[in-house]
Amino acid sequence: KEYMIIDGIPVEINGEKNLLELIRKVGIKLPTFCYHSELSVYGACRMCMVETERGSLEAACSTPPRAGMEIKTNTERLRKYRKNILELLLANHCRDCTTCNNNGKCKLQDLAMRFNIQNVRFPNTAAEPKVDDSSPSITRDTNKCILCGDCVRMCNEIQNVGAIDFAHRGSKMTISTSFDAPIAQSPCVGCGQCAVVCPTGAIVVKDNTAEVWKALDDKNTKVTVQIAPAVRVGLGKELGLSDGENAMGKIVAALRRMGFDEIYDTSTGADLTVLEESNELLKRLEEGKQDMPLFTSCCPAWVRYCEKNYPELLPHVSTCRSPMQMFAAIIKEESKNSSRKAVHVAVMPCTAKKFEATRDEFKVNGIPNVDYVITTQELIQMIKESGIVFSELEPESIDMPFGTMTGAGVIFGVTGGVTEAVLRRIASDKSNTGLMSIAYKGVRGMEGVKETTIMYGDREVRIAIVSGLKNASDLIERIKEGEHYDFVEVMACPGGCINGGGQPFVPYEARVMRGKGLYSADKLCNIKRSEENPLMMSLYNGILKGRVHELLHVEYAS
Ligand code: HC0
Ligand code: SF4
Repeated sequence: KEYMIIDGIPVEINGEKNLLELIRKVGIKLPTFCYHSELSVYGACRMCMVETERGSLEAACSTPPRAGMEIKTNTERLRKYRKNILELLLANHCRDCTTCNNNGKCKLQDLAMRFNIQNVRFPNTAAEPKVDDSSPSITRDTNKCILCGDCVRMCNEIQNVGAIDFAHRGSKMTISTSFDAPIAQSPCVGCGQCAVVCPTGAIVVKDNTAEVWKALDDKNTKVTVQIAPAVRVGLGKELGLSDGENAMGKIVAALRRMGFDEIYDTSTGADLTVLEESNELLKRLEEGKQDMPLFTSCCPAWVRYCEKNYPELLPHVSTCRSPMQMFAAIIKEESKNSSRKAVHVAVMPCTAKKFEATRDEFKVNGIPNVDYVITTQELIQMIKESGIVFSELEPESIDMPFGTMTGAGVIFGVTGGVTEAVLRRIASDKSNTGLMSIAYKGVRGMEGVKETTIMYGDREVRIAIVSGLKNASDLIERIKEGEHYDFVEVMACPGGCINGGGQPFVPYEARVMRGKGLYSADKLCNIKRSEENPLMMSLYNGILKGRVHELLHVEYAS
Protein backbone atom coordinates (compact mmCIF):
# COMPACT_ATOMS: atom_id res chain seq x y z
CA LYS A 1 0.00 0.00 0.00
CA GLU A 2 1.15 3.54 -0.77
CA TYR A 3 0.81 6.52 1.53
CA MET A 4 1.32 10.24 1.46
CA ILE A 5 1.05 12.89 4.17
CA ILE A 6 -1.74 15.48 4.07
CA ASP A 7 -1.55 18.14 6.81
CA GLY A 8 0.58 15.84 8.93
CA ILE A 9 -1.73 12.83 8.61
CA PRO A 10 -0.75 9.68 6.65
CA VAL A 11 -3.33 8.94 3.95
CA GLU A 12 -3.55 5.82 1.77
CA ILE A 13 -3.45 6.36 -1.99
CA ASN A 14 -6.15 4.32 -3.64
CA GLY A 15 -6.10 5.03 -7.35
CA GLU A 16 -7.15 8.70 -7.04
CA LYS A 17 -6.50 10.63 -10.25
CA ASN A 18 -5.23 13.74 -8.52
CA LEU A 19 -4.41 15.25 -5.14
CA LEU A 20 -7.72 17.08 -5.04
CA GLU A 21 -9.71 13.83 -5.03
CA LEU A 22 -7.59 12.42 -2.25
CA ILE A 23 -7.73 15.60 -0.15
CA ARG A 24 -11.52 15.73 -0.47
CA LYS A 25 -11.73 12.06 0.48
CA VAL A 26 -10.11 12.79 3.82
CA GLY A 27 -12.73 15.40 4.56
CA ILE A 28 -11.01 18.64 3.56
CA LYS A 29 -13.12 20.90 1.35
CA LEU A 30 -10.39 22.26 -0.86
CA PRO A 31 -11.86 25.21 -2.82
CA THR A 32 -12.08 25.17 -6.64
CA PHE A 33 -13.97 26.99 -9.34
CA CYS A 34 -12.95 25.00 -12.37
CA TYR A 35 -12.75 21.39 -11.23
CA HIS A 36 -15.45 18.86 -12.09
CA SER A 37 -14.54 15.19 -11.87
CA GLU A 38 -16.43 14.42 -15.09
CA LEU A 39 -14.78 17.16 -17.15
CA SER A 40 -11.18 17.45 -18.30
CA VAL A 41 -8.80 19.22 -15.91
CA TYR A 42 -8.33 22.88 -16.80
CA GLY A 43 -6.33 24.04 -13.77
CA ALA A 44 -7.03 27.71 -14.38
CA CYS A 45 -8.59 29.03 -11.18
CA ARG A 46 -5.58 28.17 -8.92
CA MET A 47 -7.81 28.02 -5.84
CA CYS A 48 -6.85 24.41 -5.12
CA MET A 49 -3.12 25.16 -4.67
CA VAL A 50 -1.35 23.17 -1.97
CA GLU A 51 2.12 23.66 -0.47
CA THR A 52 4.65 20.84 -0.77
CA GLU A 53 7.37 19.92 1.72
CA ARG A 54 9.86 21.81 -0.45
CA GLY A 55 7.74 24.96 -0.20
CA SER A 56 6.51 24.96 -3.79
CA LEU A 57 2.86 25.53 -4.70
CA GLU A 58 1.08 22.96 -6.86
CA ALA A 59 -2.45 22.83 -8.25
CA ALA A 60 -4.07 19.83 -6.54
CA CYS A 61 -6.43 19.21 -9.49
CA SER A 62 -3.60 18.56 -11.92
CA THR A 63 -1.04 16.85 -9.66
CA PRO A 64 -1.22 13.08 -9.22
CA PRO A 65 -0.64 11.77 -5.67
CA ARG A 66 2.81 10.25 -5.18
CA ALA A 67 3.88 7.84 -2.44
CA GLY A 68 5.82 9.63 0.31
CA MET A 69 4.69 13.09 -0.84
CA GLU A 70 3.99 15.59 1.94
CA ILE A 71 1.61 18.48 1.43
CA LYS A 72 -0.19 21.14 3.42
CA THR A 73 -3.59 22.47 2.39
CA ASN A 74 -3.99 25.37 4.80
CA THR A 75 -0.93 27.58 5.42
CA GLU A 76 -0.64 31.32 5.83
CA ARG A 77 0.82 31.55 2.34
CA LEU A 78 -2.07 29.57 0.82
CA ARG A 79 -4.68 31.60 2.66
CA LYS A 80 -3.13 34.83 1.36
CA TYR A 81 -2.89 33.40 -2.13
CA ARG A 82 -6.53 32.33 -2.18
CA LYS A 83 -7.73 35.65 -0.79
CA ASN A 84 -5.77 37.42 -3.47
CA ILE A 85 -7.43 35.40 -6.23
CA LEU A 86 -10.85 36.07 -4.77
CA GLU A 87 -10.20 39.80 -4.45
CA LEU A 88 -8.98 39.98 -8.04
CA LEU A 89 -12.07 38.14 -9.25
CA LEU A 90 -14.33 40.39 -7.18
CA ALA A 91 -12.54 43.48 -8.44
CA ASN A 92 -14.03 43.11 -11.88
CA HIS A 93 -17.18 41.26 -10.92
CA CYS A 94 -20.68 42.64 -10.53
CA ARG A 95 -21.43 42.78 -6.81
CA ASP A 96 -25.20 43.15 -6.93
CA CYS A 97 -25.42 39.81 -5.18
CA THR A 98 -28.80 40.42 -3.55
CA THR A 99 -30.53 40.76 -6.90
CA CYS A 100 -28.61 38.05 -8.75
CA ASN A 101 -30.58 35.01 -9.90
CA ASN A 102 -27.82 32.88 -8.40
CA ASN A 103 -27.87 34.59 -5.00
CA GLY A 104 -27.11 32.00 -2.33
CA LYS A 105 -25.95 29.40 -4.86
CA CYS A 106 -22.89 31.24 -6.17
CA LYS A 107 -19.46 29.75 -5.57
CA LEU A 108 -17.77 33.13 -5.74
CA GLN A 109 -20.10 34.47 -3.06
CA ASP A 110 -19.65 31.30 -1.04
CA LEU A 111 -15.84 31.34 -1.17
CA ALA A 112 -15.69 35.08 -0.46
CA MET A 113 -17.67 34.32 2.67
CA ARG A 114 -15.58 31.28 3.55
CA PHE A 115 -12.31 33.14 3.18
CA ASN A 116 -13.67 36.08 5.12
CA ILE A 117 -13.23 38.69 2.39
CA GLN A 118 -14.46 41.89 4.01
CA ASN A 119 -13.09 44.40 1.54
CA VAL A 120 -11.54 44.35 -1.89
CA ARG A 121 -8.31 46.32 -2.17
CA PHE A 122 -8.74 47.08 -5.87
CA PRO A 123 -11.23 49.43 -7.58
CA ASN A 124 -14.29 47.78 -9.07
CA THR A 125 -13.95 47.65 -12.84
CA ALA A 126 -17.01 45.46 -13.53
CA ALA A 127 -18.66 46.22 -16.83
CA GLU A 128 -22.42 46.74 -17.14
CA PRO A 129 -24.49 43.52 -17.34
CA LYS A 130 -24.41 41.94 -20.79
CA VAL A 131 -27.52 39.82 -20.76
CA ASP A 132 -28.53 37.38 -23.50
CA ASP A 133 -32.03 36.12 -22.80
CA SER A 134 -32.76 34.99 -26.34
CA SER A 135 -33.08 31.34 -25.24
CA PRO A 136 -36.23 30.10 -23.52
CA SER A 137 -34.00 27.81 -21.43
CA ILE A 138 -31.00 29.75 -20.13
CA THR A 139 -29.99 33.36 -19.51
CA ARG A 140 -26.37 34.45 -19.89
CA ASP A 141 -24.61 37.47 -18.47
CA THR A 142 -21.01 37.24 -19.62
CA ASN A 143 -19.99 40.04 -17.28
CA LYS A 144 -20.61 37.76 -14.31
CA CYS A 145 -18.27 35.18 -15.84
CA ILE A 146 -15.03 34.28 -14.06
CA LEU A 147 -13.63 32.41 -17.09
CA CYS A 148 -13.35 29.06 -15.35
CA GLY A 149 -14.39 27.41 -18.63
CA ASP A 150 -16.69 24.84 -16.99
CA CYS A 151 -19.55 25.66 -19.36
CA VAL A 152 -17.31 25.40 -22.42
CA ARG A 153 -15.99 21.99 -21.42
CA MET A 154 -19.47 20.74 -20.53
CA CYS A 155 -20.95 21.90 -23.82
CA ASN A 156 -18.04 20.46 -25.82
CA GLU A 157 -16.87 17.36 -24.00
CA ILE A 158 -20.06 15.93 -22.53
CA GLN A 159 -22.70 17.36 -24.85
CA ASN A 160 -20.69 17.55 -28.09
CA VAL A 161 -22.62 20.70 -29.01
CA GLY A 162 -19.90 23.33 -28.93
CA ALA A 163 -22.27 26.29 -28.80
CA ILE A 164 -19.90 28.37 -26.67
CA ASP A 165 -16.13 28.83 -26.48
CA PHE A 166 -13.40 31.18 -25.29
CA ALA A 167 -12.98 34.24 -27.48
CA HIS A 168 -10.33 37.01 -27.56
CA ARG A 169 -7.17 37.13 -25.47
CA GLY A 170 -5.81 38.62 -22.27
CA SER A 171 -8.08 41.04 -20.42
CA LYS A 172 -10.56 40.94 -23.34
CA MET A 173 -11.08 37.20 -22.96
CA THR A 174 -14.72 36.17 -22.77
CA ILE A 175 -17.00 33.16 -23.34
CA SER A 176 -18.95 33.62 -26.51
CA THR A 177 -21.03 31.97 -29.19
CA SER A 178 -19.52 32.14 -32.63
CA PHE A 179 -19.64 35.76 -33.89
CA ASP A 180 -21.19 36.61 -30.51
CA ALA A 181 -24.61 35.67 -31.90
CA PRO A 182 -27.55 35.37 -29.46
CA ILE A 183 -27.43 31.89 -27.92
CA ALA A 184 -30.82 31.04 -29.47
CA GLN A 185 -29.19 31.34 -32.90
CA SER A 186 -26.28 29.06 -31.97
CA PRO A 187 -26.18 25.24 -32.03
CA CYS A 188 -27.34 25.30 -28.35
CA VAL A 189 -30.00 22.68 -27.60
CA GLY A 190 -31.05 24.19 -24.26
CA CYS A 191 -29.98 21.26 -22.12
CA GLY A 192 -28.91 23.62 -19.32
CA GLN A 193 -25.87 21.55 -18.37
CA CYS A 194 -23.70 24.68 -18.67
CA ALA A 195 -25.89 26.35 -16.04
CA VAL A 196 -25.50 23.29 -13.82
CA VAL A 197 -21.73 23.71 -13.70
CA CYS A 198 -21.50 27.52 -13.86
CA PRO A 199 -20.19 28.60 -10.44
CA THR A 200 -21.59 32.14 -10.66
CA GLY A 201 -24.65 33.84 -12.14
CA ALA A 202 -23.10 33.99 -15.62
CA ILE A 203 -25.38 31.22 -16.93
CA VAL A 204 -28.63 30.60 -15.09
CA VAL A 205 -31.91 28.85 -15.76
CA LYS A 206 -34.56 31.14 -17.27
CA ASP A 207 -37.00 32.23 -14.57
CA ASN A 208 -40.73 31.88 -15.27
CA THR A 209 -41.98 32.02 -11.69
CA ALA A 210 -43.53 35.50 -12.06
CA GLU A 211 -45.90 34.32 -14.81
CA VAL A 212 -46.95 31.35 -12.68
CA TRP A 213 -47.63 33.51 -9.61
CA LYS A 214 -49.69 35.82 -11.81
CA ALA A 215 -51.84 32.93 -13.05
CA LEU A 216 -52.28 31.66 -9.49
CA ASP A 217 -53.41 35.08 -8.31
CA ASP A 218 -56.08 35.36 -11.01
CA LYS A 219 -59.39 34.01 -9.69
CA ASN A 220 -60.70 33.64 -13.25
CA THR A 221 -57.95 31.21 -14.15
CA LYS A 222 -57.91 27.48 -13.49
CA VAL A 223 -54.29 26.48 -12.99
CA THR A 224 -53.43 22.82 -13.49
CA VAL A 225 -49.96 21.43 -12.92
CA GLN A 226 -48.02 18.25 -13.69
CA ILE A 227 -44.88 17.16 -11.85
CA ALA A 228 -42.13 15.25 -13.67
CA PRO A 229 -40.74 12.01 -12.23
CA ALA A 230 -37.26 13.33 -11.41
CA VAL A 231 -38.46 16.42 -9.51
CA ARG A 232 -39.62 14.36 -6.52
CA VAL A 233 -36.11 13.09 -5.82
CA GLY A 234 -34.28 16.29 -6.79
CA LEU A 235 -35.57 19.07 -4.58
CA GLY A 236 -35.67 17.61 -1.08
CA LYS A 237 -32.05 18.26 -0.14
CA GLU A 238 -32.50 22.02 -0.50
CA LEU A 239 -35.62 21.94 1.64
CA GLY A 240 -34.44 19.94 4.61
CA LEU A 241 -34.80 16.35 3.35
CA SER A 242 -32.02 14.03 2.22
CA ASP A 243 -30.56 13.35 -1.25
CA GLY A 244 -32.89 11.24 -3.35
CA GLU A 245 -35.72 11.19 -0.80
CA ASN A 246 -39.07 10.93 -2.57
CA ALA A 247 -40.84 14.19 -1.75
CA MET A 248 -43.82 13.80 -4.10
CA GLY A 249 -46.47 13.92 -1.34
CA LYS A 250 -44.98 17.08 0.12
CA ILE A 251 -44.65 18.69 -3.31
CA VAL A 252 -48.36 18.07 -3.91
CA ALA A 253 -49.19 19.57 -0.51
CA ALA A 254 -47.02 22.63 -1.23
CA LEU A 255 -48.53 23.20 -4.68
CA ARG A 256 -52.04 22.96 -3.22
CA ARG A 257 -51.21 25.59 -0.61
CA MET A 258 -49.86 27.86 -3.31
CA GLY A 259 -53.24 27.69 -5.02
CA PHE A 260 -52.89 25.22 -7.90
CA ASP A 261 -56.36 23.90 -8.75
CA GLU A 262 -55.47 20.42 -10.03
CA ILE A 263 -52.22 18.58 -9.45
CA TYR A 264 -51.06 15.64 -11.56
CA ASP A 265 -48.04 13.40 -12.04
CA THR A 266 -46.20 13.36 -15.41
CA SER A 267 -45.72 9.63 -14.80
CA THR A 268 -49.31 9.26 -16.01
CA GLY A 269 -48.25 10.85 -19.30
CA ALA A 270 -45.29 8.49 -19.32
CA ASP A 271 -47.71 5.54 -19.17
CA LEU A 272 -49.30 6.81 -22.37
CA THR A 273 -45.85 7.14 -23.94
CA VAL A 274 -44.99 3.55 -23.00
CA LEU A 275 -48.12 2.27 -24.72
CA GLU A 276 -47.63 4.32 -27.86
CA GLU A 277 -43.87 3.80 -28.12
CA SER A 278 -44.20 0.05 -27.51
CA ASN A 279 -46.71 -0.10 -30.36
CA GLU A 280 -44.20 1.58 -32.64
CA LEU A 281 -41.45 -0.83 -31.60
CA LEU A 282 -43.69 -3.88 -31.92
CA LYS A 283 -44.82 -2.79 -35.38
CA ARG A 284 -41.22 -2.46 -36.39
CA LEU A 285 -40.33 -5.89 -35.00
CA GLU A 286 -43.33 -7.51 -36.62
CA GLU A 287 -42.43 -5.99 -39.98
CA GLY A 288 -38.99 -7.49 -39.47
CA LYS A 289 -37.29 -4.11 -40.01
CA GLN A 290 -33.51 -4.33 -39.80
CA ASP A 291 -32.49 -0.79 -40.75
CA MET A 292 -32.04 2.13 -38.40
CA PRO A 293 -33.24 1.73 -34.83
CA LEU A 294 -36.24 3.45 -33.30
CA PHE A 295 -34.93 6.38 -31.22
CA THR A 296 -36.90 7.61 -28.22
CA SER A 297 -38.36 11.10 -28.49
CA CYS A 298 -39.14 12.20 -24.95
CA CYS A 299 -36.01 14.27 -24.32
CA PRO A 300 -36.44 17.66 -26.05
CA ALA A 301 -32.72 18.50 -25.98
CA TRP A 302 -32.01 15.23 -27.79
CA VAL A 303 -34.75 15.94 -30.37
CA ARG A 304 -33.27 19.40 -30.95
CA TYR A 305 -29.77 17.94 -31.22
CA CYS A 306 -30.99 15.44 -33.77
CA GLU A 307 -32.76 18.15 -35.77
CA LYS A 308 -29.64 20.31 -35.84
CA ASN A 309 -27.01 17.63 -36.36
CA TYR A 310 -28.65 14.52 -37.79
CA PRO A 311 -31.80 15.65 -39.64
CA GLU A 312 -31.61 12.50 -41.77
CA LEU A 313 -32.33 10.45 -38.63
CA LEU A 314 -35.59 12.25 -37.78
CA PRO A 315 -37.76 9.65 -39.55
CA HIS A 316 -36.33 7.11 -37.11
CA VAL A 317 -37.16 9.15 -34.02
CA SER A 318 -40.41 7.97 -32.44
CA THR A 319 -43.41 10.09 -33.36
CA CYS A 320 -44.53 9.96 -29.73
CA ARG A 321 -44.83 13.30 -28.01
CA SER A 322 -42.98 13.46 -24.73
CA PRO A 323 -44.97 12.42 -21.65
CA MET A 324 -45.22 16.10 -20.70
CA GLN A 325 -46.79 17.01 -24.04
CA MET A 326 -49.07 13.95 -24.25
CA PHE A 327 -50.40 14.66 -20.80
CA ALA A 328 -50.69 18.40 -21.43
CA ALA A 329 -52.80 17.79 -24.54
CA ILE A 330 -55.22 15.70 -22.47
CA ILE A 331 -55.33 18.07 -19.51
CA LYS A 332 -55.99 21.06 -21.79
CA GLU A 333 -58.71 19.11 -23.57
CA GLU A 334 -60.40 18.37 -20.23
CA SER A 335 -59.99 22.00 -19.11
CA LYS A 336 -62.20 23.08 -22.01
CA ASN A 337 -65.14 22.11 -19.81
CA SER A 338 -64.19 24.79 -17.29
CA SER A 339 -65.76 28.24 -17.41
CA ARG A 340 -62.44 29.71 -16.33
CA LYS A 341 -59.38 30.40 -18.45
CA ALA A 342 -57.11 27.35 -18.45
CA VAL A 343 -53.42 27.63 -17.66
CA HIS A 344 -51.27 24.52 -17.50
CA VAL A 345 -47.91 24.49 -15.72
CA ALA A 346 -45.29 21.74 -15.84
CA VAL A 347 -42.68 21.33 -13.09
CA MET A 348 -39.67 19.77 -14.77
CA PRO A 349 -36.05 18.96 -13.91
CA CYS A 350 -35.25 20.22 -17.38
CA THR A 351 -34.44 23.52 -19.08
CA ALA A 352 -35.06 22.17 -22.58
CA LYS A 353 -38.71 21.53 -21.63
CA LYS A 354 -39.10 25.32 -21.55
CA PHE A 355 -38.19 25.33 -25.22
CA GLU A 356 -40.32 22.27 -26.01
CA ALA A 357 -43.35 24.04 -24.54
CA THR A 358 -42.90 26.95 -26.96
CA ARG A 359 -42.72 24.77 -30.09
CA ASP A 360 -45.48 25.45 -32.64
CA GLU A 361 -46.15 21.71 -32.88
CA PHE A 362 -47.59 21.82 -29.36
CA LYS A 363 -49.84 24.83 -29.77
CA VAL A 364 -53.56 24.79 -30.45
CA ASN A 365 -54.81 27.98 -32.12
CA GLY A 366 -51.54 29.63 -31.12
CA ILE A 367 -51.90 28.73 -27.43
CA PRO A 368 -49.34 26.30 -26.02
CA ASN A 369 -50.63 23.16 -24.29
CA VAL A 370 -48.04 23.81 -21.58
CA ASP A 371 -48.27 27.51 -20.79
CA TYR A 372 -45.28 27.62 -18.42
CA VAL A 373 -42.50 25.24 -17.50
CA ILE A 374 -40.81 25.85 -14.19
CA THR A 375 -37.78 23.86 -13.14
CA THR A 376 -37.15 22.13 -9.83
CA GLN A 377 -34.99 25.10 -8.85
CA GLU A 378 -37.82 27.52 -9.57
CA LEU A 379 -40.24 25.38 -7.58
CA ILE A 380 -37.84 25.49 -4.63
CA GLN A 381 -37.73 29.27 -5.03
CA MET A 382 -41.55 29.50 -5.04
CA ILE A 383 -41.83 27.25 -1.98
CA LYS A 384 -39.32 29.41 -0.11
CA GLU A 385 -41.06 32.59 -1.24
CA SER A 386 -44.40 31.36 0.01
CA GLY A 387 -42.97 30.68 3.47
CA ILE A 388 -44.04 27.04 3.47
CA VAL A 389 -41.92 24.93 5.83
CA PHE A 390 -41.53 22.07 3.42
CA SER A 391 -40.01 19.51 5.77
CA GLU A 392 -43.01 19.77 8.06
CA LEU A 393 -45.70 19.34 5.40
CA GLU A 394 -47.98 16.31 5.62
CA PRO A 395 -47.76 14.45 2.29
CA GLU A 396 -50.89 14.65 0.10
CA SER A 397 -52.03 12.73 -2.96
CA ILE A 398 -52.52 13.93 -6.53
CA ASP A 399 -55.94 14.73 -7.96
CA MET A 400 -58.53 12.89 -9.96
CA PRO A 401 -59.60 12.35 -12.72
CA PHE A 402 -56.02 11.79 -13.95
CA GLY A 403 -54.49 10.67 -10.67
CA THR A 404 -53.49 7.12 -11.51
CA MET A 405 -49.95 6.27 -12.52
CA THR A 406 -47.61 3.31 -12.44
CA GLY A 407 -44.07 2.49 -11.40
CA ALA A 408 -43.16 2.22 -15.08
CA GLY A 409 -43.94 5.92 -15.49
CA VAL A 410 -41.96 6.94 -12.41
CA ILE A 411 -38.67 5.34 -13.50
CA PHE A 412 -38.70 7.43 -16.71
CA GLY A 413 -36.72 10.03 -14.79
CA VAL A 414 -33.49 8.02 -14.69
CA THR A 415 -31.40 6.75 -17.61
CA GLY A 416 -32.68 3.34 -18.71
CA GLY A 417 -36.10 3.96 -17.23
CA VAL A 418 -37.91 4.47 -20.53
CA THR A 419 -36.40 1.25 -21.86
CA GLU A 420 -37.28 -0.72 -18.74
CA ALA A 421 -40.85 0.55 -18.88
CA VAL A 422 -41.16 -0.42 -22.57
CA LEU A 423 -39.66 -3.86 -21.86
CA ARG A 424 -42.23 -4.42 -19.10
CA ARG A 425 -44.88 -3.74 -21.72
CA ILE A 426 -43.54 -5.94 -24.52
CA ALA A 427 -42.28 -8.86 -22.40
CA SER A 428 -44.38 -11.98 -22.77
CA ASP A 429 -43.57 -13.16 -19.24
CA LYS A 430 -45.98 -11.15 -17.09
CA SER A 431 -45.07 -12.82 -13.80
CA ASN A 432 -43.50 -10.91 -10.92
CA THR A 433 -40.24 -12.73 -11.44
CA GLY A 434 -40.31 -11.79 -15.11
CA LEU A 435 -40.89 -8.17 -14.16
CA MET A 436 -38.04 -8.12 -11.68
CA SER A 437 -35.63 -9.89 -14.01
CA ILE A 438 -35.88 -7.00 -16.51
CA ALA A 439 -34.15 -4.81 -13.91
CA TYR A 440 -31.10 -7.09 -14.12
CA LYS A 441 -30.76 -6.95 -17.89
CA GLY A 442 -28.28 -4.09 -17.87
CA VAL A 443 -30.84 -1.28 -18.12
CA ARG A 444 -30.10 0.21 -14.68
CA GLY A 445 -27.03 2.15 -13.54
CA MET A 446 -25.59 5.58 -14.21
CA GLU A 447 -23.20 4.57 -17.01
CA GLY A 448 -23.46 6.82 -20.06
CA VAL A 449 -23.70 3.87 -22.47
CA LYS A 450 -25.57 0.65 -21.69
CA GLU A 451 -26.58 -2.20 -23.94
CA THR A 452 -28.96 -5.09 -23.59
CA THR A 453 -30.52 -7.78 -25.71
CA ILE A 454 -33.90 -9.39 -25.23
CA MET A 455 -35.75 -12.04 -27.18
CA TYR A 456 -39.05 -11.18 -28.84
CA GLY A 457 -40.39 -14.46 -30.18
CA ASP A 458 -37.36 -15.85 -31.96
CA ARG A 459 -35.98 -12.41 -32.80
CA GLU A 460 -33.09 -10.95 -30.87
CA VAL A 461 -33.86 -7.32 -30.02
CA ARG A 462 -30.76 -5.16 -29.57
CA ILE A 463 -31.12 -2.12 -27.36
CA ALA A 464 -28.77 0.76 -26.50
CA ILE A 465 -29.31 3.31 -23.75
CA VAL A 466 -27.25 6.50 -23.84
CA SER A 467 -27.19 9.65 -21.75
CA GLY A 468 -25.04 12.70 -22.49
CA LEU A 469 -25.15 13.89 -26.09
CA LYS A 470 -21.51 13.02 -26.81
CA ASN A 471 -22.41 9.40 -26.04
CA ALA A 472 -25.40 9.72 -28.35
CA SER A 473 -23.35 11.03 -31.25
CA ASP A 474 -20.66 8.37 -30.75
CA LEU A 475 -23.37 5.71 -30.88
CA ILE A 476 -24.93 7.24 -34.00
CA GLU A 477 -21.54 7.15 -35.71
CA ARG A 478 -21.23 3.44 -34.85
CA ILE A 479 -24.73 2.80 -36.20
CA LYS A 480 -23.86 4.62 -39.40
CA GLU A 481 -20.85 2.36 -39.74
CA GLY A 482 -23.18 -0.63 -39.70
CA GLU A 483 -23.74 -1.59 -36.08
CA HIS A 484 -27.32 -2.75 -35.62
CA TYR A 485 -29.75 -1.77 -32.86
CA ASP A 486 -33.52 -1.99 -32.76
CA PHE A 487 -34.23 0.53 -30.02
CA VAL A 488 -32.15 3.40 -28.69
CA GLU A 489 -33.04 5.48 -25.64
CA VAL A 490 -31.39 8.89 -25.56
CA MET A 491 -31.39 11.33 -22.68
CA ALA A 492 -29.33 14.48 -23.15
CA CYS A 493 -28.31 14.91 -19.53
CA PRO A 494 -25.76 12.47 -18.08
CA GLY A 495 -27.75 10.06 -15.90
CA GLY A 496 -31.10 11.18 -17.34
CA CYS A 497 -33.60 13.70 -15.97
CA ILE A 498 -32.49 13.22 -12.36
CA ASN A 499 -29.44 15.23 -13.43
CA GLY A 500 -31.40 17.69 -15.56
CA GLY A 501 -30.25 21.25 -16.08
CA GLY A 502 -33.07 22.52 -13.87
CA GLN A 503 -32.26 20.38 -10.85
CA PRO A 504 -30.11 21.70 -8.00
CA PHE A 505 -26.49 20.78 -8.66
CA VAL A 506 -25.29 17.77 -6.68
CA PRO A 507 -22.20 15.57 -6.92
CA TYR A 508 -22.26 12.20 -8.66
CA GLU A 509 -22.99 10.14 -5.51
CA ALA A 510 -26.11 12.17 -4.81
CA ARG A 511 -27.30 11.60 -8.36
CA VAL A 512 -27.03 7.88 -7.72
CA MET A 513 -29.26 8.41 -4.67
CA ARG A 514 -31.79 10.24 -6.84
CA GLY A 515 -31.89 7.22 -9.19
CA LYS A 516 -32.33 4.89 -6.25
CA GLY A 517 -35.13 7.13 -4.99
CA LEU A 518 -37.05 6.59 -8.24
CA TYR A 519 -36.55 2.82 -8.15
CA SER A 520 -37.85 2.80 -4.56
CA ALA A 521 -40.85 4.87 -5.64
CA ASP A 522 -41.52 2.25 -8.33
CA LYS A 523 -41.42 -0.48 -5.68
CA LEU A 524 -44.10 1.35 -3.70
CA CYS A 525 -46.47 1.61 -6.68
CA ASN A 526 -49.14 -1.04 -6.65
CA ILE A 527 -49.25 -1.02 -10.46
CA LYS A 528 -45.94 -1.59 -12.21
CA ARG A 529 -46.92 -1.89 -15.87
CA SER A 530 -48.33 0.98 -17.92
CA GLU A 531 -50.88 -1.24 -19.71
CA GLU A 532 -52.38 -2.13 -16.32
CA ASN A 533 -53.12 1.51 -15.46
CA PRO A 534 -56.94 1.57 -15.44
CA LEU A 535 -56.93 5.23 -16.45
CA MET A 536 -55.39 4.32 -19.80
CA MET A 537 -58.44 2.31 -20.82
CA SER A 538 -60.82 5.14 -19.98
CA LEU A 539 -58.64 7.69 -21.81
CA TYR A 540 -58.49 5.57 -24.97
CA ASN A 541 -62.24 5.06 -24.80
CA GLY A 542 -62.91 8.70 -23.95
CA ILE A 543 -60.88 11.83 -24.78
CA LEU A 544 -58.51 9.89 -27.05
CA LYS A 545 -61.17 8.13 -29.11
CA GLY A 546 -60.33 8.77 -32.76
CA ARG A 547 -57.75 11.37 -31.72
CA VAL A 548 -54.72 9.34 -30.71
CA HIS A 549 -52.58 10.71 -33.52
CA GLU A 550 -53.75 14.29 -33.03
CA LEU A 551 -53.14 14.39 -29.28
CA LEU A 552 -50.29 11.96 -28.64
CA HIS A 553 -48.03 12.11 -31.70
CA VAL A 554 -46.05 14.78 -33.49
CA GLU A 555 -44.17 15.40 -36.68
CA TYR A 556 -41.50 17.98 -36.17
CA ALA A 557 -41.68 20.66 -38.83
CA SER A 558 -38.05 21.74 -38.90
FE1 HC0 B 1 -38.05 13.69 -17.75
FE2 HC0 B 1 -39.96 12.75 -19.09
S1 HC0 B 1 -38.59 11.51 -17.78
S2 HC0 B 1 -38.17 13.81 -20.03
O1 HC0 B 1 -36.35 13.15 -17.92
O2 HC0 B 1 -39.78 10.72 -21.11
O3 HC0 B 1 -37.82 16.63 -17.90
O4 HC0 B 1 -38.33 13.59 -14.82
O5 HC0 B 1 -40.86 14.57 -17.22
O6 HC0 B 1 -41.84 14.48 -20.69
O7 HC0 B 1 -42.17 11.33 -17.78
C1 HC0 B 1 -37.83 15.53 -17.73
C2 HC0 B 1 -38.11 13.69 -15.91
C3 HC0 B 1 -40.01 14.00 -17.73
C4 HC0 B 1 -41.18 13.78 -20.10
C5 HC0 B 1 -41.42 11.89 -18.32
C6 HC0 B 1 -39.94 11.54 -20.39
FE1 SF4 C 1 -24.31 23.96 -24.48
FE2 SF4 C 1 -26.48 22.84 -23.28
FE3 SF4 C 1 -25.43 25.15 -22.38
FE4 SF4 C 1 -26.70 25.14 -24.72
S1 SF4 C 1 -27.62 24.74 -22.73
S2 SF4 C 1 -24.76 26.18 -24.29
S3 SF4 C 1 -26.16 23.10 -25.48
S4 SF4 C 1 -24.43 23.12 -22.41
